[in-house]
Amino acid sequence: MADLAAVKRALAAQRIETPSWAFGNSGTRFKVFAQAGVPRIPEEKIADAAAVHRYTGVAPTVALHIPWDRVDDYAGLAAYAEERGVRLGAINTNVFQDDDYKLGSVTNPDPGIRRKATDHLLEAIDIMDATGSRDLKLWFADGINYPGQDDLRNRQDRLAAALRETYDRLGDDQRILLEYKLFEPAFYATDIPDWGTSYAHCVELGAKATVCIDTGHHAPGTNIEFIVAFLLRQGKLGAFDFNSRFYADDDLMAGAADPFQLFRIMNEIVRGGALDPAYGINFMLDQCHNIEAKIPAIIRSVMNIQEATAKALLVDRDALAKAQTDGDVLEANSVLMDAYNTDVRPLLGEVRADAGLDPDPVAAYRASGYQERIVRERVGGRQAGWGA
Ligand code: RM4
Ligand code: MN
Repeated sequence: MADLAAVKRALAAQRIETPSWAFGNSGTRFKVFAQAGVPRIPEEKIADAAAVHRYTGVAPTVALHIPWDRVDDYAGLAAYAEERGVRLGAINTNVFQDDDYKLGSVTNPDPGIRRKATDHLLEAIDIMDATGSRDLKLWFADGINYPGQDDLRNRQDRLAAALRETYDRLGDDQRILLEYKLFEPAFYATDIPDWGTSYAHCVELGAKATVCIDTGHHAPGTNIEFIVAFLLRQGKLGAFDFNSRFYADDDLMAGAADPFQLFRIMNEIVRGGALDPAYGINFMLDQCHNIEAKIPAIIRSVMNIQEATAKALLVDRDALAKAQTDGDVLEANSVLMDAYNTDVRPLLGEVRADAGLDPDPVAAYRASGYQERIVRERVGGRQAGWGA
């Protein structure tokens, strides 16, 4: 039996980072449905992230995306966040929304464009110095559409050179989180398509480079928990971008499409002793809320991760190890499923009550009047959105 007091302590200590861009407007390439009250400036995104933290108690950091969250005074922005009760988290770079990047950013055949892209990555580290952020999260849209369009190996060399220059600029306590994505926006070959490519570059770079797993970036049917187990074993798992996908990079609420997959991932995290914030994994959300209200959707996503984590913590590890050693396939599977099938909502309600929070964060948010207030107050100005 899992020790309930220890389970509660682990749940209270869990940390999940929210993404600034999830608070802004987003949509598909067909239509962005604007929502009332959506932030117009980075400060308003941070205020919304602080609201998520107020009702969940486990989301004290918010990731920024540059240039979407560009400000003149990053130290001032960090101070603003602290006043609201949150801190600035990972800095995300953007080398995919400039005409120059049509043929790639750090892998572009043009050295001038590679310089421009690498300079943006270096600028992000300057921003981290000002915000006190530990993590530089890199995702590249680089790839090619047609066989023969560019040399696959040369592109890897260019990527490695840009990563090396960026890595060498990191401070002692700063890290690179290198993301991968199988598909999109390139149609034929992506320059970092999978965890193996990211892992190999991270190994080459050194101890301060680790892999970021975005749960939406795999082929259908990929066993993500295997990747988690493998990278943990190698000491190379640095972060998650949690979201749900039904068929592509949907960026839907974490735990919405496949809560069992989320449980299996968190089970490997618990098994690997990697849940404790001291281990250093940044558990982030990377989502878009196109048709649902954004703040409660992010609260719900945080709660979904908490529920998967609680179930993972409830796995009877001794019983599981015995069944596995005995070769008792049915028993081993049923030990795992017993934990998964436990209704952990009352337990999480207790954890929240112990922390002085409402056991139902979505209801508490809805009753708070915050949504009505931002709808009233955020009029005029340009709404921030994905890509804005
Ligand atoms: C990318 C990738 C990155 C995120 C951007 C907004 O697809 O997942 O993590 O920063 O989207
Ligand atoms: Mn991502």
